[in-house]
Amino acid sequence: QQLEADLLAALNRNEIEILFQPQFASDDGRIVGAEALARWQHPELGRIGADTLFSIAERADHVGQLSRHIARAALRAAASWPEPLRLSLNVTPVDLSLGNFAESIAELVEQAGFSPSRLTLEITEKALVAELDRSAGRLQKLVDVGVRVALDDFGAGFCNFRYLKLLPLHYLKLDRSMVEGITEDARDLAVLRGIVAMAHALDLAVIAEGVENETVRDVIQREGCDSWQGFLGATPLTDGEFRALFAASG
Ligand code: G
Ligand code: G
Ligand code: MN
Ligand code: NA
Repeated sequence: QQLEADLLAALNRNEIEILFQPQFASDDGRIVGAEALARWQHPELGRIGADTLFSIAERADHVGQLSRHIARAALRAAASWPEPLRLSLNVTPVDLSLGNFAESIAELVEQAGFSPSRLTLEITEKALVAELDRSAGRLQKLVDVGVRVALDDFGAGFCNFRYLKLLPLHYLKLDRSMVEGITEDARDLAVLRGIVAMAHALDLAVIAEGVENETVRDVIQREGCDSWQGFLGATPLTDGEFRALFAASG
């Protein structure tokens, strides 16, 4: 298809736009970092979201190139953010299965002049559970580079808890389907409460995503989630907008 052929040219023409969605600390509401979210601003078709973008890349066998392009651009932006701010990058199963992925991350971080300790890689459970033994080794290599690892979209998939103790993880990122109901359904709240307790007992920090209103944010806070992300705080922003928001938040 034409789109697949267009993709490499799009990388060179800078049509891949990277937005940054802020993440907030639960205790005092300060901005602690941002997740990079990519989209394709196609000259004729307009905005193509990340899911479609990555399926096009997969068909064209260019996932590795696309991911490196996004990582390079996001790290370049984040390298000029104030010190405490962290960057989160999404990682696909294809990225993770590349033999040299950890080395490639180490190299990109070094080239950008960004500290690996300020980088989090978000990996969905789907990418990990298929080959649990291999995944543990692959994640350990990343941890050895100095980055942190988040289990993304937790609650949207299998939710087999055993792998939580088998994998070297730092964060559990709760899918918005686990978050949105907590103010209306006592059973949703019970599930959240149990998962937060389990995560903390395993030394995982909890990030709640999809926080869209203050009532949910208050419950997230009260239940001990460490940080949150969602339209209540900010939509995905350009680098300039993100830095302005951080500066204004004092
Ligand atoms: O922002 P958007 O609605 O397009 O995101 C849709 C999905 O695509 C989300 O699950 C998000 O994690 C994923 N995504 C967004 N940006 C990236 C990226 O740069 N790399 C990868 N691998 N996934 C991304
Ligand atoms: O899978 P991942 O967590 O990376 O997906 C991030 C996606 O979720 C992005 O497309 C982002 O725009 C979207 N998103 C972020 N915050 C909210 C929110 O508060 N509500 C909803 N519905 N979507 C959100
Ligand atoms: Mn994510
Ligand atoms: Na998610």
